Amino acid sequence: MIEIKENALFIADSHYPHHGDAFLELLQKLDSGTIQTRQLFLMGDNFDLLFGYNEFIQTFSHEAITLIQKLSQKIEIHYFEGNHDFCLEELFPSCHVYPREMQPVRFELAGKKVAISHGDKYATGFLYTLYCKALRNKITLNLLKPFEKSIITHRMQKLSSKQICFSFDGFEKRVAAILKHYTEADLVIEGHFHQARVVGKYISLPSLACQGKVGVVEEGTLVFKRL
Ligand SMILES: [Mn+2]
Repeated sequence: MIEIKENALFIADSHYPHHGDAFLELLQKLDSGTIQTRQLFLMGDNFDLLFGYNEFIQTFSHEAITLIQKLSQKIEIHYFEGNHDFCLEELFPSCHVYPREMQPVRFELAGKKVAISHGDKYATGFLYTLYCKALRNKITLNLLKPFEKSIITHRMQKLSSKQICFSFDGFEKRVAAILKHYTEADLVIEGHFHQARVVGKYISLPSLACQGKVGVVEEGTLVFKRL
């Protein structure tokens, strides 16, 4: 099992490039050494829309993609694919890339068993799972190729005006449903919900786009911080 290191950084739900430049700026600071870490967790949906087998979609986030590729040569990067960014294994060959079906992934933090995933795995429903499978399929993505520019342009326009920050009514209930799948874990760390809340052993990471914060491991504990 991989140990979560002191000073590890968790960046979730930046929804770049539509919801601010915070993600790109953070990557630049990591590259220049202004911010330092040995271990980076990219928790999914840091890109508002990015998937593999597609050149056109990469043009929207070229600089950030290049920086992640460069950083992954120097530091350990764990990339949890989200519902907005997936099929990324070939794009980020030096990152540990975890597709949805591989999540949650077990880690260890100060002797605790930690389960990490983007956060859209459980308590979502059958149709969502089916949709995710189809959309993450190399064949589907290739079939859509002739229409890709118009589909992607349209999708990007829609996403750029989408409201993504909100407080989740009855979040505790959703957390309870998710935690049924985690009887063995001491700690569950997820993004996806943009809540920046801790509910029992469940940590809902801040969204970099909404709260402007990331998770940092300090003295064996995950804290939310503005960097
Ligand atoms: Mn998500």
